Amino acid sequence: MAFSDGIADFRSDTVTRPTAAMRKAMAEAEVGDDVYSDDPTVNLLEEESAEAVGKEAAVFVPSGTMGNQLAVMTQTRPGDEVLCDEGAHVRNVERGAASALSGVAFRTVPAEGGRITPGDVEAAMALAGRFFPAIRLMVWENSHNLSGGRVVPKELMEATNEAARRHGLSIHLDGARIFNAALALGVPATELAAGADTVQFCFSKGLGAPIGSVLCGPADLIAEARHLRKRLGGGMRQVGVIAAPARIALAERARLVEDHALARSLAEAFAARYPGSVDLDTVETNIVNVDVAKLGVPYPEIADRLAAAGVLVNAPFGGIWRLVTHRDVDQADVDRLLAALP
Ligand code: TLP
Repeated sequence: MAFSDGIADFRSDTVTRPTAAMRKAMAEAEVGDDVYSDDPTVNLLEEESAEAVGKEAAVFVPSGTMGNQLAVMTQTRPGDEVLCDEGAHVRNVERGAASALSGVAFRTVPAEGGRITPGDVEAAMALAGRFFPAIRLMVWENSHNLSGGRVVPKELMEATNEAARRHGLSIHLDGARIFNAALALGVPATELAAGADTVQFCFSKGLGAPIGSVLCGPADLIAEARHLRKRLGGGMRQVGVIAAPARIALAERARLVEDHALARSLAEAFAARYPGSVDLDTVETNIVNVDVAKLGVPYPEIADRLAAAGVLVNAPFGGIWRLVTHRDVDQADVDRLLAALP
């Protein structure tokens, strides 16, 4: 359902607002100073998070960006390269953090939908060495944001991980939306994360918590990440007040199925009304990429119509208009969005 102010917001699944149960848990959370590891609510959240993705330990961080960047910092050295797909969030949408903070560059492969193949790894590693920089880390993103929430099948991840391991690479999974991917693929998140050293996931996306992400991995690496988190100014104090809603979000993750169903309904409506605007085969999770040129109306007019109807969307990027479903929109909001279009 739209927010209480009547706005239906399809910009991202980051826009959800805490539920009544989350606000109550925030008010009642047991807290302590988390820099001393004294916050019982954070400690529980870290244990539950590590378990959810099958890793030994976890560190709570303010954002997915910090989780990804700690993964890069702990698994590279300045001058190294990180192998990822061209559209990866870690490379494109983190404000150049990896080069600024870790001194690394990216070796990218086209890999539509984030589907890096063993051949991509072999080709990249054939260059790395005497003259080219060393490639030290490979990063997956599953589900894959910029391609419209597409998922990378587990079998492909396994085959590519094997190639990466043969070349001695560490592996990080940007699982900002790993539970969406797991749901769409019908496999446990633990299996998607199994081949990676580290995995980052977000409580503040489809899971619906107001703040926070977590980096999970082996205990020694997470201890190092905790140390670096403090260096970055991410050592937080009585942060049980935000870990409490994150615990609820994690426990309620089965509800993501509703967001996927709503995205499909939205996608089908666009495909029927504006042929060619949405490729239904690529709608796998809670994101729908619309080819705005196929709507037959200039985007500024669309934006005006939606604004008048109380519907919030992001402007298209490279001709692609991303619409995202989440806990705070429903079928009535999708109907309102469609009714506002010409
Ligand atoms: N994604 C945001 C924007 O930055 C684009 C969104 O609205 O989808 N990895 C992936 C795959 C992400 O989609 C995001 C955020 C992050 C990392 C970073 O998380 P935050 O925003 O918490 O730093």
